[in-house]
Formats: sequence, structure tokens, C-alpha cells
Amino acid sequence: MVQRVVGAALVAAIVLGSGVAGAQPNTQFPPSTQFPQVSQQAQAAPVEIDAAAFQAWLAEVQAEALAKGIGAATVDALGSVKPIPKVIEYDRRQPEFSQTFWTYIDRAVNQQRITQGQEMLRRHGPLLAEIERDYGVQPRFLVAFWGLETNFGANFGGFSVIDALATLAFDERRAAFFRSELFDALAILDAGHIAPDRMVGSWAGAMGHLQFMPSTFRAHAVDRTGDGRADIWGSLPDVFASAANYLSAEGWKGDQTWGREIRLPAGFDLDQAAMNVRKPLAEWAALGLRKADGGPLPVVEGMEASVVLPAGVRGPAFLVYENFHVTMKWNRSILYAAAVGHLADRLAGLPPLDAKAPPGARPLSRVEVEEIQALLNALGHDVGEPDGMAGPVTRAALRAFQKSVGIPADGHADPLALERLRAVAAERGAVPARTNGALPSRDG
Ligand SMILES: [Ca+2]
Repeated sequence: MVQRVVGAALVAAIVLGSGVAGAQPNTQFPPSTQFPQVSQQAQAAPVEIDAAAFQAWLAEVQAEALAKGIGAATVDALGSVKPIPKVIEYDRRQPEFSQTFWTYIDRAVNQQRITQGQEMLRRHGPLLAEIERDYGVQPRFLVAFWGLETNFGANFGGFSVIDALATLAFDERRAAFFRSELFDALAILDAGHIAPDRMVGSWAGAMGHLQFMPSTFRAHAVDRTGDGRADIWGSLPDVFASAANYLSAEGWKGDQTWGREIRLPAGFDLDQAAMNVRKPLAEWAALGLRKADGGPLPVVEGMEASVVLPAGVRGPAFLVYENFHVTMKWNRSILYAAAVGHLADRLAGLPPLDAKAPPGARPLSRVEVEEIQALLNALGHDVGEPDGMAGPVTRAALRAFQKSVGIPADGHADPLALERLRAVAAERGAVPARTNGALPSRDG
């Protein structure tokens, strides 16, 4: 239930890769510390919080909470909340490097997680079977989400959710979003679902085993055990039922899988590789798509799918179904959705990905992405002011550049794309403007 958009358009952008319509922020979920999609973080400046201003603000929030019908005891307890400067530092940090598909997937779907996930499937098999019967979400997917969110409950994040949300609601950057989440969290406490000292989660307020934001809790959490509390911190029946209920509400198909790795035919039109291009399976088969092992594509009447290339043309190609789109409502990262699907496959004993990381695959730094943008500008493919974040505009410009020089147009910003841009710019005498990242000037 994590959204890693913050401080991290770079992340969302590069991660979302070619052909993905949305690097736009998910409005429902803030970023989490559980599983950062960046390999390194720049040090954020230390944050100081004005204690008097915070107290004055808190009194105002308490008054609003009372007006919203939250009980006096809960509102009184809010008075002792202490802001956490570290939370604001997390919220403001800028990723220094993007993460490649390969570094992400290797970390998300490692052997230890597969082994542990299989053990969880066995241990909780009867419960998960009941949940599947009632909500139509297959056990291997629930366990995959659980593994990615908190490593099967090993890491909730360790922050007091109320303290973290109050800090972020006080900070001006995304005050409205977090203020609303804070009131939802207070309502959850007020309803007696959890004791205040057990309401722990990520620095951004994502709670419990599956990292539900308070608003998601209020919309979808389930008391499976019938004790009057939806305890997503301590009760696995409540945890699994809540997650399955949420996925089901978003349109999960219990009789379908997430997608599959495929082989694209030579000469495949890369403009067709986009989440918003959906075609019936028969149509994709007719275009020459095959299973990764070369076998014929299974065709199910009525099913539509999209092609995604999260690492560009030199990475794996996936044909993804409705459940992939549902996963991207949970977390709007295409890498996350691919990791959930692949982990679920591995839990079921399916093989590793057929595609392997190409030699020299490495993340781009923010400065290198700025250089790509500056070079695109210099070559007449306008991306606006370089910002080090390869979003939809940059990807579209990169595709246009790739088409103009006759190379596969996947719009994927990587070291090879940078090299090609440098070479073409040098040939044409196109000089990029200096950027914020102090782009080293090659002409002195
Ligand atoms: Ca319960």
C-alpha cells in the first residue's frame, strides 16, 4: 500500500519505464520507507520544527477533530503528540540514482523471500483458502503483496502513525492529504480497532502487515474474527481479509493470473507497448507474440491485455492482464506490479524470468537524466527545463529522438540512450544548455 511518488518523481518516472501512461502521483498512497525504489538517497538537510507553531496548529486540529465527532478522550490524547523531524527529512529526500528493473526485481523477489513465502503459503493454507473462497483472491497473490509490503510482517515501519501523520499534516508540502489521513487515523483509534501504542506503520503512515493508509483502512478493512476490531497489526485473518476485500473492490479477477513474460516478434511496433493500449489476446497472438519459452500464446476469449517493457527493449517484455492494472491501483509503480506478479509465480514454483540483465545495465544518476533532457532539448525535442526526472514528456521526446535516428523507440532512459544522444549531438554540433545539476561541459 505504498506509494513512492514523493520526493521521487525520478523514481516513478524511470521506474514506470516505456509506454506507461502514468508517472502521475497516486493520490491514495504516500511513499513508504519499506521498499525504496532508489539505490541511494541524497542526504536531506536537517529539519527543525517550531514547537510553538506546532502546538498552536495541534490545538486547531483538536478542535476540528471534536467537530468531526471524534471522541474527547482520543482528541485529548492527540494533545501529547510530538512531531518527528526525521519524517519530514524522509519526505523531502531526493533520489540520487534511479533504480533499474533488475536491481528492483532482484531485491524484491530474492530466494529467501520465495522460500519464506512458500512456507507462509503452507502455514496459512487453510485460512488463505477460506479467504479465496470468500473474496476471490488467490493465496499466492496475497502472500506476494505481504512479502513486498512488510516482508511477511517483519517490518511495519516502526513509526507511531499518529505522530508521523501529524508531522506531515503540519508540514506544508502535502498538508491537506495528510491532515485527512490523520483524521481517518483518529477515527480508527476512536472506534477501538487498535490501541494507540500499537498503531505503528511507515514514516508516511502506512499501517500494519499490508501497509494500509488510514483512508484505505476505513474503506476496506475487515474484522474477520468477529471481535469488533479490524486488527491489521495482529490478526492474520483480519489482515488477509482486509487485503482481499480491497483488491476485490478494485476489480481483482480470481480466475485470472497477473500476466506473463512474453517474446515480441521482430519489428514489433513499440508504440503498442503501453498500459493504455489494450487488445484481446487473440489479437496479440496474431501480431506474433509468443510465450517466453517460444510456445503459442494462450488465448482466452474475452480477456484483454497490454504489453509493458519496464526495462526498455533490452529487458523483459510482459503481457499483463486486468489484475496487473488492479495492482497498480494499490501501488502505481509498474516495477512493483511486476514484482508482485513475478513473486506470486515463483511462490507457485514457476521459473525465473527468461530475460536476463544485459551487461552494463546500471542505474542513471539524476545528473545523467538531466543531461539526457538537456541533449533532447538541444536536438529539438523539447522536454522543458531539465529536472532529472524521466517522466512522460521526457519518454515521449526520447521516443521521437529514437525514431528520428532509426533505433528502437522504447523511450527508455538508460546509459545507452545517453551515449547515443551524446554521439548524435556531437555530430550535429548541438550544445546542451547548463542544467541545475551542473552538467559537466564537454567543450570546456
Ligand atoms: Ca478482528
